[in-house]
Order: sequence, then structure tokens, then C-alpha cells
Amino acid sequence: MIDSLSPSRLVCGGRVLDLSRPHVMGILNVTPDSFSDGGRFADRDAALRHAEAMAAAGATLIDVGGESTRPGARAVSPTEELERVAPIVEVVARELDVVVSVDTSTPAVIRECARLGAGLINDVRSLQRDGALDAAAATGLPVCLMHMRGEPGDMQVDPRYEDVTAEVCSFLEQRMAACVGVGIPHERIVLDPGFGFAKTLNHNLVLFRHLEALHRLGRPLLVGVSRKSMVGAVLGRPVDERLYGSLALAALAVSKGARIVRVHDVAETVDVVRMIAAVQTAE
Ligand code: PT1
Repeated sequence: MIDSLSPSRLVCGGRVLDLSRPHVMGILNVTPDSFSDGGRFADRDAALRHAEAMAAAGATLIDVGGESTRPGARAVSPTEELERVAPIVEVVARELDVVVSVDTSTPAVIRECARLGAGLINDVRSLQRDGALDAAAATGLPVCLMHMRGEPGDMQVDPRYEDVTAEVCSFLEQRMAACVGVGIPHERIVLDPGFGFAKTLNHNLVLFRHLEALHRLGRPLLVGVSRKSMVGAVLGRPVDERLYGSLALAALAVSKGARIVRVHDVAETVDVVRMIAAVQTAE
């Protein structure tokens, strides 16, 4: 297979990502308050314009999410999630030259979004929901497996590890094996340590410091730290003042070999990533 001979290529449906260089994934949240509806034209139009701006700023992936997974977030029903996400995935995949990633754990959302043009399944629950592994396998798309324990609603209640890096690695290894077991080959897997998910500030910092240890798993790494509380806690900054801290972590992640950084501030991060890539590829 060409796939396995070319570990730096990720085939995302109709589009191919060249992972020999780092990429920026722009975050497109479609988790509005209960008065809004992702299917309404005004929302669809606003989401498309936001995605368009991120693509113009250099994002090569757009991550569409209909369920908030930040600490303490409440669950949404599969129907509600699908109604929010599907129209946005469809229009972004149709209108823009980007890989549309769908941030979901829900089998029905996985299947429908793949049909509508999504190119990557990004699951913070690592395909552990009933039916998720089979749904993802059936799409033929790559998957991003992320480390978390518990659910967003309770994951920050006293998380404990003996060795956070080793435990994250072994979890991701097990989830990779589960994928291979249902016919999702290694070549289609991206791994994510899950910063901010079931981890104290110190767990996040130690895990980040040892990010290189995850390369042993042999798959490209995705890192999401943009505006997260680990930045807020270190710097003592509210969420709207975390840009520089987030850029520092994006730079560090890429210099430690991460191939995809998931961010809110695309233009700023693209400059950081391109500058690092220029140095990394100089001969
Ligand atoms: C992530 C990620 C994600 N993060 C992937 N998908 C979120 N693959 C959503 C905080 O501590 O890192 N990787 N999808 C957002 N989740 C959080 C978690 C947001 C923690 C904020 C915090 O502030």
C-alpha cells in the first residue's frame, strides 16, 4: 500500500494532508446557546464565513464540534448534535479547500458527517462509545484518538496518575489496537495526549514536557492547548488574554514534533508554525 510506504501522508477522504510539515487546525464551534440552531441559514452562513477566514489565514483543517467538551460541560443528545454539526460540515466541505474534521463521539454523527464530506473523525473519547469504532471503520476516514478519563462533566474531579506520560501512552496504544481490531489501520490514526482532559495543571505541564515520548507510538501527534486553563493557570490570565501563552505552547508542541495544532487564533499560529517549519527544514 502506498499509504504505509508514505507515513507523512494522511488520506482524508478526497483530500490529502502532507504531514511532513506541521498543520494548523482551526476550531469551529457550533455549540450555541439554546436559542440558536446550527441548521438555520444565518448560523450556517456565519460558520462558513468563520471557516473561510480561518482557511484564508492558513488553516488546512477545520474542526467542527457540536458538543462542548471543556471541563464541566453538559451532554447534548445525538439528534441535537447532528442537527448542529451536519449542515456546517456539508457547507464547509463543499465550499472550501480544507479537511473538515468532525469533533464527535456519536456513531450517527460519524456516519452522516462522513457522507457529507468530512475528512477526519476527531473523538475526544477515542471511539469508546457503543458503535463508534464500527461507525468510524465504515467511513474509511482517519481518526484522531485522544486521551481522557471519565466524561467532561466529571473528568477534573481529582485526577491521579503514577506516571501521566506512560499512562497516556498506554491508553493510546490500547485504543490503537482496538482500531486495528475493527479494520482501522495504523496509517489512518492520529494521536492526541488530551491536554486539559482529566489532568491537573501539573499533569498537563509534565505531559507537555515529555511530549516526545509519544513519538514511540509511531503516529502523527495532534495537540490542542489553545486558550485552555493550563495557560490561564500559569499566567493568571482570563480566557481572552491567553493568546501569547497559547502561541508559546503551539511553538513548543511543533518544535517537539507535533504535526497538527488545534487553535482558535489561526493567523497568529500559522506564522509561528511556518517560522518553525522554515528552521526545521533548512539544510
Ligand atoms: C483537544 C480538544 C479537542 N480540546 C482534540 N479535540 C477540546 N483532538 C475539544 C481547559 O482546560 O485538545 N484535542 N476538542 C476542548 N476541550 C477543552 C478542554 C477546552 C480543557 C478547555 C479546557 O480550559
